[in-house]
Amino acid sequence: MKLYYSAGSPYARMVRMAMLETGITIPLTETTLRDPASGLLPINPVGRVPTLWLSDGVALTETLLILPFLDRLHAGPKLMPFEPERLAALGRVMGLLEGIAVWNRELRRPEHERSPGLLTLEARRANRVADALERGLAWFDRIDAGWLALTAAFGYCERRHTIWRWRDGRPTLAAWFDSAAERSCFVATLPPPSGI
Ligand SMILES: N[C@@H](CCC(=O)N[C@@H](CS)C(=O)NCC(=O)O)C(=O)O
Repeated sequence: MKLYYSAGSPYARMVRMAMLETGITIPLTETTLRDPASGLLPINPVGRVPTLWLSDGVALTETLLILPFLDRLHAGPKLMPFEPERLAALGRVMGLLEGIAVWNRELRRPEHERSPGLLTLEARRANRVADALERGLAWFDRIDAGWLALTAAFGYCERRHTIWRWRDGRPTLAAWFDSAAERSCFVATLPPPSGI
């Protein structure tokens, strides 16, 4: 087994934090992305991280497929929730993360190629979800997929998407994040700053 990851990826970070929390050890392989020469492409044509290589011909892609697979490998509390409210909370944060990734990708384009409409759409989406989180963090009270998604999403914003002032007007969310950020799995997986 092997986990392909990139240091800046919040999705791969969710899996890396999950491994640290559950005590599962899987060798890590750092890979390049959006690169025709990437060592990931021969095993996963999607070319995204995280990718969990299980054996020749079996490479799991998509974070929310890898986490339940990890749950088969440890005896502790499950990472994937089953209660509808927790699943809904997880889904909102995955939607937030996806929106931030689209917003961030747009900002990596030359300024004259950026779509103002798309930037506005994604900023509004992110603010809506963050406002909902400010009003209710009850479903993020234990280390599960929701917790991993929430810490990875705002951990990304802290270092790789600082253009979004997500803390402004959201003291409850900011305090929750600052406390979660002290956890050792979070500290051990900090992404490099990107300058955005
Ligand atoms: N839906 C996927 C998203 C994974 C994803 O977008 N990963 C990014 C890094 S954060 C990636 O590998 N990008 C490379 C590309 O888009 O080609 C998941 O949940 O795992």
